[in-house]
Order: sequence, then C-alpha cells, then structure tokens
Amino acid sequence: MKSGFAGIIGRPNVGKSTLLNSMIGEKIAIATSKPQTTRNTIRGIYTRMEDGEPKAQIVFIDTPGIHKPKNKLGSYMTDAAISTLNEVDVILFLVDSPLEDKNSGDRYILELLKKSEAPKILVINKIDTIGPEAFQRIYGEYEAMGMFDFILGTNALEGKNVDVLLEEIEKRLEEGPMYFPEDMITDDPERFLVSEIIREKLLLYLDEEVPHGVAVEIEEYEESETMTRIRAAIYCEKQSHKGIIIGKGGKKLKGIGKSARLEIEALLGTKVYLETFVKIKENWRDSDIAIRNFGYRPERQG
Ligand SMILES: Nc1nc2c(ncn2[C@@H]2O[C@H](COP(=O)(O)OP(=O)(O)OP(=O)(O)O)[C@@H](O)[C@H]2O)c(=O)[nH]1
Ligand SMILES: [Mg+2]
Repeated sequence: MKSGFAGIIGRPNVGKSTLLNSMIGEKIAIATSKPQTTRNTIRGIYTRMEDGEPKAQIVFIDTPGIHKPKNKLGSYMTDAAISTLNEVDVILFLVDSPLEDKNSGDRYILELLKKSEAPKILVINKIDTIGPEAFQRIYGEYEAMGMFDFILGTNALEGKNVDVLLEEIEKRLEEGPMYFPEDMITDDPERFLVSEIIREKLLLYLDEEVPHGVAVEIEEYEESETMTRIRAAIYCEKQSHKGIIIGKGGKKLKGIGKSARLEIEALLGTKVYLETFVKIKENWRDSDIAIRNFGYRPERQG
C-alpha cells in the first residue's frame, strides 16, 4: 500500500481547514470566516479501502495560516506551519486569489516552498467565488513558475474536485506502512476537539479583536455512560473583552455555550453538561508560558 504525509499550507482564511474536513468527510478542524482560526497543526487521516483492504493512507496536516505575526502566538502559529514543510511527502498550497503585489503573503510562502523538494500541488480554492477569467489568470501565473506538479480548482465547502485531489495526492506517495488504524480520522484527543468547538463558537459570535485574544482551557472532563460534564474556562485579554463575551445579562455567553454544547453532544454521542466561565489573562498572546499552557507547543508538532 501507499502512505505518507500531506501538508496543507496557505495564507489565513483560504479554506485549508474546510478542505481538510471535506477530504476526511468529517469535521475535525474548526473553520470560520475569520482569519487565523487554526492555531495548531491538526492531523486528519484518510484511508482508502478496496475490497475490505487498505490501499492507501494519507495523513493530512492542516496548518495555521502563514502571516506576518503581531505577537508570540502568531510567531508560534507561523513557525508551526513553516516547520510542517519539512515533515511531509506532498505539499498542498492553497490560494484563493490572483498573485498580485498587494498579496505579498502568497509570494512569501512561494519562497518557502522553493526550499522544499516534496511534490507540490496548487489548489485554487473557492472556485465558486472566483469566476472563470480570474481562475485562468491564477492558473496561468502559477503554471508559468514550473514548480507545481499539479494544479486544480476546488470548492472545499461543497467538496468539488476533492476526489480528484485525493487521487493526485495518492499518485505522489510511495509504498509505506499504515500509520494509523483504518477507522481513525484524527489523533487529537476529544478534549482538544471540545475546546476547539467552544473556540469556534467564540469566533462566530464575537467580532474584531475579541475572539483572537481568546483561549479555551478544559478544567474538568468527567464521562459517565449517559452524560459528559465539562467545565471550560474561556480566557480573554481584557476586562472590557470579558464584558463583551458575557454580554447583557449573560446572553452572549449563554448562546455560545448552547451552540457549543449541541455540537459537542453530537461529537461525543452523550448528553453534555457544559459549564463555561470567563477569566482574564492580560496579554497572554505575548507570554511564552501562557502560550505553552494553552497547548500551543512547538513540541506538539510532527
Ligand atoms: N465560497 C467558498 N467559501 C469557502 C470555501 N472553502 C472555504 N470557504 C470559507 O472560507 C472561510 C475560511 O475557511 P477556513 O477553512 O477556516 O480557512 P483556513 O485557511 O483554515 O483559515 P485559517 O485557519 O485562519 O488559516 C470559511 O468561512 C469557509 O466557509 C470554498 O470553496 N468556497
Ligand atoms: Mg484553518
């Protein structure tokens, strides 16, 4: 059988996590319309079976969007993405717009890609919003570089061309072992998925700077046969942010908690009692210790 690792790389918000979920067929990475949603590398496992036998296994590594960091968390995120380039057998580079000068983020990533010898696939995502002319322009620009082994357009939201992409990745893998059991789709623990679901709702319900300064810590996680009790601390950076998260009469936080609980119940298949409360940790995004304590650890990579 063929197996290997495939890294999903690109600027923030181009659809990397959406594409990962679409390839795996389940939601394992949170995805929102806000840039810098993903903070850790996230592994998603795809195993192709034929007549009950595994024929290929692709271990995807979804990465934080590569951007110019404004704080230590941002540096950690970008470093985690860049170091993934050295650990994978195939690179998927996602873009969603033409390579114009103002878009120097993609140029920066291209320079990084040049240093890697792994086969590279250019994924032009969001084809539903791009239009044929712009698509041709993007295609032409990247084809002329001669560094991509394959170029295709996708609509990650609707799963368009995801089957073609999976085939093209598999073609570029070598013979290798099963890294994970065939029914496993991620190696992230449930607790992490739970904290991410809560963070996703915070991103969805809050605007501007507030959600970017939020971290979720699971303080209690108690499972019984019919019920999971979860206590989650939501950290933010300022007193004023705390007020915004809680909202008038606690309404905002209630809404966030309810929508998170419903999704966690679906994930775990049990009833969930979710307790949330908000704490303040000033400027934690610039504190190495806080960043590490929240689980954004360089040693988690790979
Ligand atoms: N119209 C359209 N929207 C898409 C497509 N793929 C992703 N999106 C949307 O684009 C936004 C960003 O998606 P994500 O998957 O979170 O993007 P990301 O690249 O993982 O972003 P970061 O984690 O912040 O780097 C979300 O609102 C998605 O629903 C697509 O093919 N078409
Ligand atoms: Mg993401």
